[in-house]
Amino acid sequence: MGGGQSKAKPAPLFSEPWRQIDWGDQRRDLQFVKTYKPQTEGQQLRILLHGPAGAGKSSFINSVQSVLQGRMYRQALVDNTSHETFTKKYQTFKVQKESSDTFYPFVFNDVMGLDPHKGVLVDDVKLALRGHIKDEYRFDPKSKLSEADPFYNKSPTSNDKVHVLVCVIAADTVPVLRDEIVRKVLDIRKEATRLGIPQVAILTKIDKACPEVNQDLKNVYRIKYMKEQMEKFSAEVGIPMNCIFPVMNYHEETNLNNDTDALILSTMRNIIICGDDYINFKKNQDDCSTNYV
Ligand SMILES: Nc1nc2c(ncn2[C@@H]2O[C@H](COP(=O)(O)OP(=O)(O)OP(=O)(O)O)[C@@H](O)[C@H]2O)c(=O)[nH]1
Ligand SMILES: [Mg+2]
Repeated sequence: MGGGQSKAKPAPLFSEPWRQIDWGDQRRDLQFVKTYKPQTEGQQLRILLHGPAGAGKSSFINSVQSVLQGRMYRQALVDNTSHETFTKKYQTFKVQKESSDTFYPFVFNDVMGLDPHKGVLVDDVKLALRGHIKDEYRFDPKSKLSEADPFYNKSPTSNDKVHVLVCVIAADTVPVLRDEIVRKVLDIRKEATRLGIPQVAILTKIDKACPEVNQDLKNVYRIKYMKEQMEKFSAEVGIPMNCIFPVMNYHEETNLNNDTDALILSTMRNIIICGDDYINFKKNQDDCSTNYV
């Protein structure tokens, strides 16, 4: 079974949750995400999701859209076969505001799965980080996007560049994460670090990894096994624990649920804070360098 836990024995619990979530009252996080505005007019916060095929990248985008729109949303196509990566094109997902024709100032991109041989090339993810890939580019697992290609963006603006890199991994695969995937994640992280881009991780499918979470999502920060999986993943790819967020994506439900929303919103709040800090840092850096010429 997922995570190799014994079905018979209940999972050991911490007496108190080790992280606080506003279960049942996520108005604070909802308000934050709904009212977020970058300091500079017209600036977009670009969030790039990467990770193995079937980890739940597209489902996370849909889940965030669902929570913000107050109804189930299925814009990013999701696949149930898990044989090979389903997302093949580079695409920007905007989130429309509920009551108008305007969009939230953050956008998502997800890339083809990271799988060896048939997944996205690390070099292409690096190009995406620097804003060089245009929308609708169809990834080729055999060759990197060339500068001569019409989908190569030669002069990316600040809005085209990525401001937060999110590694998406299914929690039930942490115990069996393949070395090739870990190496790819590390390689992409190295480039993001070189560019100063903040990085977080989302552990999806926590309902599959642990039956106690499936029974009650509020157990997520009380179950020792879940914390161990986060620590294991953190040690493997070097993302600190305070940048790792467990979520359950909407995957079989047809109605929204407060607890599912609470985890998704608190994760989004943290992603936005990381990206916004980076945008402001870059802007200050650019302002300083213009003042000195
Ligand atoms: N139980 C459960 N299933 C999930 C969760 N998130 C996603 N899924 C399911 O996992 C499968 C793959 O999800 P996708 O969102 O297509 O994964 P992806 O990372 O976009 O995959 P590729 O585009 O193929 O790289 C789908 O059947 C989803 O419904 C989750 O949190 N819990
Ligand atoms: Mg996908």
